[in-house]
Amino acid sequence: GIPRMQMGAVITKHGSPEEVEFKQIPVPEPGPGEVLVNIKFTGVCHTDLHALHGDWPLPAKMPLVGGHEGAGYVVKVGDGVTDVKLGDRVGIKWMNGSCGKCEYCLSARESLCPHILLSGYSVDGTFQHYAIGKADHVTPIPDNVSLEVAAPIMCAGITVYRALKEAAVQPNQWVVLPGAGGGLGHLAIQYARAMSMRVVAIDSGADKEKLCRDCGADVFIDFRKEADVVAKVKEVTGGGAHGTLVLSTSSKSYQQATEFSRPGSTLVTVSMPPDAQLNADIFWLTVKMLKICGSHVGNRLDSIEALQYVSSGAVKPVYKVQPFSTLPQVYSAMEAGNIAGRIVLDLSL
Ligand code: 8ID
Ligand code: ZN
Repeated sequence: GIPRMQMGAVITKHGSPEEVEFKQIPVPEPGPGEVLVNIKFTGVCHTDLHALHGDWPLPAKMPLVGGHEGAGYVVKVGDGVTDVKLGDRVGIKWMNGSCGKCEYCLSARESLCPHILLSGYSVDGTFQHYAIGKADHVTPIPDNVSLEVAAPIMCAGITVYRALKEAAVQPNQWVVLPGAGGGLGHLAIQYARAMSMRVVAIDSGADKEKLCRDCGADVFIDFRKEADVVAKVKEVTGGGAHGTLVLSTSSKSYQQATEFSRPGSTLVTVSMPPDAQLNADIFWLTVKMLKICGSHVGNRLDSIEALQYVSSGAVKPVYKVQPFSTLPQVYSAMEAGNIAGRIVLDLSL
C-alpha cells in the first residue's frame, strides 16, 4: 500500500547545502488529471542548485522539495486520468504541467506557457518517494531503458536534444559546447554525434576530458589551460562554431561564445548563471548575421524522442548512483565544479 508519510528532502529557505533537511512529510494526493509516482531514481541538476541558492529572478515555492529528473512507477491516478495506468514506468521532468490551452501549448511550445508548473521549483519535485505529475506531462519510459538511466534524460537529455534542434547545425558541421563535461554537456556531445555533428567540448580537468572524449568529442579544450579559448575554437573549427550551446555555469562562456561563433551561426543560451548578461557588439552581430536564441527544456515530443535515442543505444548517460541521503554532498561537489556527468540518487538508499 501507499504510506501516509514519507521521507523528503526539504528546504525552507535559500542558502547553502546545509539548508537541506530530510524529514517526514505527507504523501501527496493526486488531484484531477494528476498521477502519483513512486520515484525510484532522480538526477540532480544544476537547476536544483540554483533553486537552493535562490539566485534566479523567479521566486520558488517555500518550503520546497526540489528535483526534476525523476523516474518511477505510477501508483495512483486522479479523477479523469485514462491513458496513464497504475504500474506505468514514467518520468517526471522540469515541466510538471502546462495549461494545454494557450497559444504556446496549442503550438507545441508548452515551455512558454504562462501557467507552466515547474517540478522542484513552483511545485514539489522528485527529492521525495512519492511525487505528483500531471498525467498529460509524465513521460513514458521505454521497456528497455532502466529507471536510473532514464532519470538524467528527464531534464539534461531533453534540454540538450531540443537545444541542438534550435542550433540547426548540419551533419559534419561544428557544434561547440562550453560546459561539455557536466550533466547537460556530456549528453549534448552524444546527441550531437548521433546527429552527425562534429563536436568541440570545452571544460576543465582530466576527468571531464576523458568523459568528453569517451562521449565522442572530436576536440577537447581545457578552459583553465588554454590561454585563448576563442582563438583555439576558431583554429580547430576552421573559422568558428556553426552552432553553440552554452551549458557552462560561468557567464564568461557567453562572452567567449559570441566571439567564436561563425558568421551565420546560432548561439543557443541554455545555462543560466546568476546575473549573466550577454554583451554582444551590435556591429559584429549584424554583419556576422548571428542568431542568438534561448532554449528552455523541450516539449513532450522532444521528451519522448530524447528517450528513443537511449532506447536505440545511441545515447548513454554517464552517471554515478548515490544514496538519497547524500544530496547535500552532491550540491557541495556541484558548487565546486567536481561532478563529471551526472549524479543519480537512489531513493531506496
Ligand atoms: O532548459 C534549460 N535551459 C535548462 C535545463 C537544465 C539545466 C538549463 N539548465 C541550466 C542549469 O540551470 C545550469 O545553469 O544549465 C546549466 C548547466 O546545468 P548542468 O549541466 O546540470 O551543470 P553542471 O553539471 O554543473 O555542468 C556545468 C559545467 O560547466 C563547466 C563546469 O566545469 C561544469 O562541468 N564550466 C564552468 I563552471 N566554467 C566553464 C567555462 N568557463 C565551464 N565550461 C567551459 N568554460
Ligand atoms: Zn534540470
